[in-house]
Amino acid sequence: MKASSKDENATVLEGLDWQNVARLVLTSRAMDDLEENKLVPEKKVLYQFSARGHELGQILLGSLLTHQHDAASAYYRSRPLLLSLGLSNEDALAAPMGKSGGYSNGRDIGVVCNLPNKNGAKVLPMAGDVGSQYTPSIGWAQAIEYRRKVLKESAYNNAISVVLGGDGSVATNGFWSALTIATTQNLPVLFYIEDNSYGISVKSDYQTPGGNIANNLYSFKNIRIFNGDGTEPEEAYELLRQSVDYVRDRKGPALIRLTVPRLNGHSYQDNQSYKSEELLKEERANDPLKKLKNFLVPNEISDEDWTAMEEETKTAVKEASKAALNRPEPDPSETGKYEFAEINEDGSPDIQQIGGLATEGHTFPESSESPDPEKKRINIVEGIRRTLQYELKTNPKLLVFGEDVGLKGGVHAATLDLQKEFGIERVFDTSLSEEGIIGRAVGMAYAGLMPVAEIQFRKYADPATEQLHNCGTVRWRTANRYAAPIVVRMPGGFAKVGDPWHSLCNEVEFLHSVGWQVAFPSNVEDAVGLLRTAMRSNNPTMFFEHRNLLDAKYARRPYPGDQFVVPFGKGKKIREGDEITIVTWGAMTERSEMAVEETGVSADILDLRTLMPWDKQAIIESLKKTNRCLIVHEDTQTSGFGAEISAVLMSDAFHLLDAPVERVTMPNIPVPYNIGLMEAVMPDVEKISDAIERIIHY
Ligand SMILES: Cc1ncc(C[n+]2csc(CCOP(=O)(O)OP(=O)(O)O)c2C)c(N)n1
Repeated sequence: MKASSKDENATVLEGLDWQNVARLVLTSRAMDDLEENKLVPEKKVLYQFSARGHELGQILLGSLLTHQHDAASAYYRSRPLLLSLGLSNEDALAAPMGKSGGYSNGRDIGVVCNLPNKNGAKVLPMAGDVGSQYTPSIGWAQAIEYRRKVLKESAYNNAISVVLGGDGSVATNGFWSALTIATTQNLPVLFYIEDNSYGISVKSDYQTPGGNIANNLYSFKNIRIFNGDGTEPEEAYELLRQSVDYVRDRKGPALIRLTVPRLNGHSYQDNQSYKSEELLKEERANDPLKKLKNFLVPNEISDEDWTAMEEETKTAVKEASKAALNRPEPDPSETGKYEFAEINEDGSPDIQQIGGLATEGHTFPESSESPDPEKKRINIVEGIRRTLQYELKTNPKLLVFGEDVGLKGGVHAATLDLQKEFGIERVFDTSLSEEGIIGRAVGMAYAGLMPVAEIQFRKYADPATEQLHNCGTVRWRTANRYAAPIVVRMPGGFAKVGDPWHSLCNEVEFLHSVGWQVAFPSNVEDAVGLLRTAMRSNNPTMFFEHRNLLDAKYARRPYPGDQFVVPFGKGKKIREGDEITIVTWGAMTERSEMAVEETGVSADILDLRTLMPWDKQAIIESLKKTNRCLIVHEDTQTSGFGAEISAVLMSDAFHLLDAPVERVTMPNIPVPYNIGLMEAVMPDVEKISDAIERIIHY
């Protein structure tokens, strides 16, 4: 829109405090100015991503996020949005300086933001990975609908989820996964694409055919597309208002693409050598700040008032910057805090501000560490199903989902008939996108639910790696402002036949990834108790269901009762002896027991049951008696978890050892398909027995 008369502007000027919009755009611009011209050259800020050119659209969008349960999932160029949602100037400037307080207490780069904002629209924790912002936003949208429709919480009526991304981000898996879920499930989500024509230096026609995501999606079913110029105040506001209303009124998901110039390099270091002088000039002419001024001055704001506002915002930003520089450095002695949920000095839980059941004071039915066994022995599949069933029954905020989990009851039948009993809103199928399953779970956890996601086989968690890592680190990254306690159930390990896809264990990957509890039960009693603990935990849990144990005779035990829980970090001695300590878990417990019988040695066999945390103390106690240790695991050897246990024993229990710690594991290869090949490489009774003999006779 060109500068127009007051009358022509009447509609768009109504209902929006344009003076405030101008103040925020000027504030964001003054911040970028100060950082680019002073704070970065002086090395007070080490990472700078300019929002110059992107401010107007984001601030207009922020002005429309008026609902308490709205949430925006955003990315590194989104500071103007946060300013419009109430971020203080000082916090905005202190974070890039790595100072204490703010989004992360100096832990994360200052452009990776979040805003818990209890009583207003929230900004979900960002991540450095482009595209990872999309699926958590979908989880938030689905959780809004669940809380409103199923839990009948009217406070969620009309709330929406918004996700911001650049034109490069629309090439990511996360974008397409989110789009699929939003359009097939008709979720209240608005995709806000800021198209500045470039990723870093790669143009948008490499990111999307024809270079225009809006044009491509016009033919996409079930999503309304808005497309326009993000530098024109009237046009941008009108389109944003329409798109937000469209989603708020539950007409379906929407995508808005606004073109914007990126007036600086991608980051401070980027000199834009790939842009021509002509293009740079054209972009400068398209500066939304200039257009905003033309739009408002002199009819809405006098020239003098505009100049005064420019000066005021500059001064305010300078003062905030001084205050930010004077903030104390974060305390290095606290850096280790918040890998997991912490306990305060007075013994109370140190609960995050947003995410999980704990923030809303959820209470669970009574639990007991003593089993109350029924008569009949059941298999692991039935034990899992009954545990899910009881928790679904007693916790309306718990949802169970994954590929084929609904009508079919899961490919392993662990969720059989649960959809029939609890309905499609609580037990449901998902699209074939593991990133979608986990990212959505994370968003749901942010919105106060307990998602229990199934990954069909361990290997197929690979596409979800990014979301899994980010879920694990979010408590630490945000210094306990956000957490995403979820449960991920996944079958893995060998079965009657093996192969490289369905038999992978590789549990060590999750032990190395920060913030995850890892449970790996060897029998149904422990499976029930550990799964219940996981579903009531304030930390995310990876829950392994070993394929060969799902229906194995060895793993069958009586159902231990609806109250039964197994605390994490407590191993179980499944055999008592004094010549050797065997440390193992999962399907290797049975083989270890058989080897002990075959060799006739007197052994302590310790089933760790959880690997994070793991029961170091129980191993050391046992070593005081046996002075010899064998570790047996199915995962491959190099950097397997046995290496970690062994290293810890070297430093903490060296004085107790009369023989080297040995490991029996898979070699460093995938599980073969041919049964003979599989048996040849799998740890078996013979290999374990040989190792026992070697250690005993050392
Ligand atoms: C998964 C991933 N791959 C690569 C990068 C490196 N990277 C950071 S920003 C960026 C370009 C993103 O462009 P776009 O989504 O258009 O956003 P813009 O920076 O233009 O606002 C790239 C390649 C990253 N952070 N994450």
